[in-house]
Amino acid sequence: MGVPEIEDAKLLFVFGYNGAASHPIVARRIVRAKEKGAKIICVDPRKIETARIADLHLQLKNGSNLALVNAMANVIINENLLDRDFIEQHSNGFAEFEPIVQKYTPEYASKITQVDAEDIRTAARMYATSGTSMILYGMGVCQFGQAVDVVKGLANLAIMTGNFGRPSTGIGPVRGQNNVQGACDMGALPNCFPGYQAVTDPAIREKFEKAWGVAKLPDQIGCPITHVPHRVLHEKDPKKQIHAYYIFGEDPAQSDPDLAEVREALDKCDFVIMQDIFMNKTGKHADVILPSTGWCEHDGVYSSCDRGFARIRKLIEPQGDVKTDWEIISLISTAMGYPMHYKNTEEIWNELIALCPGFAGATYEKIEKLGSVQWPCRDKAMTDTGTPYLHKGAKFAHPDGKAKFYGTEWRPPSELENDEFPMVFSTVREVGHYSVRTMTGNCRLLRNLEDEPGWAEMNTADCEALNVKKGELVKILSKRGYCITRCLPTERVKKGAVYMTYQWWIGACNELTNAVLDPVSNTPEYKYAACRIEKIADQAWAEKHILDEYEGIRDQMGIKPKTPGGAPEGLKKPAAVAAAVAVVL
Ligand SMILES: Nc1nc2c(c(=O)[nH]1)N[C@H]1C(S)=C(S)[C@@H](COP(=O)(O)OP(=O)(O)OC[C@H]3O[C@@H](n4cnc5c(=O)[nH]c(N)nc54)[C@H](O)[C@@H]3O)O[C@H]1N2
Ligand SMILES: Nc1nc2c(c(=O)[nH]1)N[C@H]1C(S)=C(S)[C@@H](COP(=O)(O)OP(=O)(O)OC[C@H]3O[C@@H](n4cnc5c(=O)[nH]c(N)nc54)[C@H](O)[C@@H]3O)O[C@H]1N2
Ligand SMILES: [Mo]
Repeated sequence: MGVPEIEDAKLLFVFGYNGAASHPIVARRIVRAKEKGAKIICVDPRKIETARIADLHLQLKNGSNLALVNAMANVIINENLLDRDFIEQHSNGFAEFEPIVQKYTPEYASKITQVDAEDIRTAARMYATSGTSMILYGMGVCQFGQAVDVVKGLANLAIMTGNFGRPSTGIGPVRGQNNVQGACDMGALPNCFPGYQAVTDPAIREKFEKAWGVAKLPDQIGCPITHVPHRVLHEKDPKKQIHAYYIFGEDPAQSDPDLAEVREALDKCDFVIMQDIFMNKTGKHADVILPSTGWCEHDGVYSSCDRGFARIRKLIEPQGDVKTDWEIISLISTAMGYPMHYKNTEEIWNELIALCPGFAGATYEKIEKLGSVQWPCRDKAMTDTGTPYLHKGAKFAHPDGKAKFYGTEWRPPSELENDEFPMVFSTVREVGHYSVRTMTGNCRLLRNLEDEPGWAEMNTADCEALNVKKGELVKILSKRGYCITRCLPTERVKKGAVYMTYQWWIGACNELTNAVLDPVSNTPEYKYAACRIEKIADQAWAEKHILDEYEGIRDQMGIKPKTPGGAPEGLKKPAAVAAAVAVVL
């Protein structure tokens, strides 16, 4: 699918995706679809903005996704809302899939999901009968130990109702960052070269060996980022141990789960390189820091979440001792004995498209002319303008051209609420700040909008039971660590769950998160751990403590100017708290 197609769906099934905070431009398309008459179903444990405009909000219990998805399949089968022709002509595996979901009656799933059985039936009917239903999913699906199974479960719904291979249908992973799709397209994955060409395929290796003039490229799959701490700290096999870590455009000391373990691993590494446009938390553990240019200081190509290649251009001259990322890589490579002498990004791009059949037609010239070219684009001729949506005419990627049903049982998350840690801890995003906050934390305007130590969203009843009020600093703990943040009572979240955003340096929620991974994607279970909230009796001490911490971190991050004699702007809120701080100081 392409992002613009969202507007023309008759039904949007928005699953674990909070566009209004995460991708406001995509969210506009959702609003426009609504204006054009689309029905909207929102599946989220919180009352997010999409829920407010939705025709149906399934406010499920955290971690129960697959039970809900299987129950929808169950209804579609038992109420005969299937597209039998599509199933017969374009898919395999329905006979094996059907018995697995028979157990997931709406009543059975209702106990797991806390969603009314009748609402599950309504959602299934709406999805199956609109004629043009599109699924949008986000991190509410991916950041679980059982994530890929849920994506496959959503695909089952699309296949069984024939919602594939036409505009405004299918399942859309509304991918996170502006260029996360691009990083994967370029081969920043452990198992493939650029263009999703497997490192384990001898013919593919030979092609790259020839092109790059090397005798032998490794045939082993590399290490996913989330396996690094284990391979540094606990790996016995010397061949698999990691001793050096080159970190580039990533801040694992802020964004990876279980930060205490990440820090231990970074410190145990013999050699850590950090290449970034700002100082970040990982930089504190680095032996070498390589400063690079930011997005408006260099040329390049981004891939958007809909596989669209778009060009970016240098707008301003970089200042100071910096180089572009590609120049740094070329220099290191040359110094290590493999000379790289690219003149510009177009030369690199041309090498890439020559080696990747799916990208072969996406020349700079064509991208320039069309604005965006969605791969696959195989032919350089201007008539090949790329592929707006995949599986046209219901042709799928399996060798026989058919889609495949995958039935799986729901599994609960790995760390459940217990006596010591009675609440669910889930981590999300907010609109004003970005990921590890190097970029937005260095922007005064955005700091004025929201600043350290962030907020913990909790149900008003839970706050009352704990006797904590809006703005009060609280300690929030899991088995692995704790952080201090402010309490934000709200009716938007259900009782028993706590939500934090993950960008705060002091309110660093990844001190608490659980490093358990989905076995296929290796994505951590950021959306489910067990936690406890503790009231802090001495608020004045706590306010002073976070101020001191913040000054220290800002020093380390090189954020200037230091605020002379007082709280950084954001910390001055709320007024009552500021008054308390003034007394202490
Ligand atoms: N302002 C801002 N924008 C960003 C980012 C940022 O940091 N700041 N980060 C970017 C990145 S890297 C990404 S990946 C995207 C991510 O964007 P989204 O996919 O929107 O990610 P989240 O907000 O983490 O999670 C989405 C929703 O999942 C819900 N959720 C939690 N648990 C469950 C569950 O068990 N089931 C279901 N169905 N839902 C659940 C949460 O309540 C939340 O509303 O945003 C990008 N955009
Ligand atoms: N608890 C919790 N943790 C999470 C998540 C969550 O939902 N909850 N979400 C996860 C997700 S989906 C993601 S994608 C990650 C994101 O986490 P990260 O990838 O670690 O965070 P970013 O802020 O995207 O950027 C990382 C670094 O790239 C630098 N950078 C920006 N532009 C450039 C450039 O052009 N060149 C170089 N060399 N560096 C640059 C930034 O300054 C920053 O230090 O966080 C993950 N962590
Ligand atoms: Mo992401």
